[in-house]
Formats: sequence, structure tokens, C-alpha cells
Amino acid sequence: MKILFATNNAHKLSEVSEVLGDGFRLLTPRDCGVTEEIPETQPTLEGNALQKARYLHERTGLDCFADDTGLEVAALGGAPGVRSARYATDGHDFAANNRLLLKNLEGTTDRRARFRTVIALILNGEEHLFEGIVEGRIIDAERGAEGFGYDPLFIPDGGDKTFAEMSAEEKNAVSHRGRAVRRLAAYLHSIEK
Ligand code: ITT
Repeated sequence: MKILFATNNAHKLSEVSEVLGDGFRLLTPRDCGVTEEIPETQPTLEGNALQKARYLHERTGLDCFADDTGLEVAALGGAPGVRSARYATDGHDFAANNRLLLKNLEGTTDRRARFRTVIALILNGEEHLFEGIVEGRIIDAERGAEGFGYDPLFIPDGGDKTFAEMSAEEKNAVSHRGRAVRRLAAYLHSIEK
């Protein structure tokens, strides 16, 4: 099955294609001639995921899906949440975001946090949402070089490695995105029959 993934994030693309496996061929916006930044201006993950998927669907007419993800930190009232990409600056500056997160948590003993992914799928003109959550905690200094974004600061419950110390396979097995994508895949398989 051929399906368009509305992302400009290469890390996400490789995580998602690994979980979906050989049965799916993922197209990118660039493959379809869309090279501009896809707008994400909504106040919720659900709103942004739908906005990205609708934007591409309107331009290409193809079945497509988008993922919007946020890191929700308990002691910060759920921040950075939907603003995770632009926490410290207007761009996607992972290092600056991580520095700001550590600064805002200085002296805080409650380190609980979770990643939440919402996937919006538009298939045959109909919209569907899938969610994946992983609970964990924020450590006080970066560890590991794999993954992206806040991965070097996040340890999922039940282990002691950060996401950035895990292989892609290990991260996908427990991550927010892995969970959401397995739900998406189950749905796509169920309607293929
Ligand atoms: P697209 O919108 O093009 O898909 P993006 O990087 O803007 O890519 P999001 O808005 O979904 O993606 O993600 C917001 C930010 O959250 C992202 O820039 C990272 O800093 C962080 N993030 C998302 N998924 C993550 C993950 O699996 N591990 C660590 N950080 C992540």
C-alpha cells in the first residue's frame, strides 16, 4: 500500500517506516512536489495533526497521515506540549529546547513526563485519529546520541536508558510514536481484508 506521510522530519520518517514494515510504501511531501513548510498553528496535537494531513490531502488528493507529538512535563503543567518544537526558539533547535527544559526543571524533584503522539489519517476522504503515549521521567543531563529532540533527556518507565541510548527498534517497541503507528497499521490492515 502506498501512502503519503505529511512530515518534514527525517527521524520520524525512518521510525514510522520501520514500524509499518515492507507492506507499506511511504511517500513524502517532497515526493509529491510539496516543498514548503506545512503549517501547524492549532492549539492542540489533534488539531495540528489534522491540519497537516488536510493540507497535504487538499494539495495532492492522496490518502495521507500526519503525526503531531508533544512532551508533557507534569511539573510544568503539561508544557512544552503542543509547543515542543518551538519551546526555546522559533525554529526546531533541539539543543536549545533541551537546555531550556533543564533550566525550567532546576531544583524540581517531580520529574514525571510523557510523550504523546496523535496521528491523523485521511483515507478515502474520511478522517481518523490514533494516539500513543509513553510515561517516563526527565533526567538532569543529556545522555545518548540516537534519536532526536528530547530523547537524550527522557527515560521511559520500567528502564534506565534514555531514548537516545536505545536503538530505533528498542525505542519503537515502547515509544509514543511506535504505539500510535501500530494502531494506525492495525486499522489499515483491518480494512485491507
Ligand atoms: P513534522 O511536523 O514535519 O512532522 P516536527 O519536528 O515539527 O515534524 P512535531 O511538531 O510533531 O514534529 O514535534 C514537535 C517536537 O517534539 C519535535 O521538534 C521534537 O523536538 C519533539 N519530539 C517529537 N517526537 C519526538 C521523539 O520521538 N523524541 C524526542 N522528541 C520528540
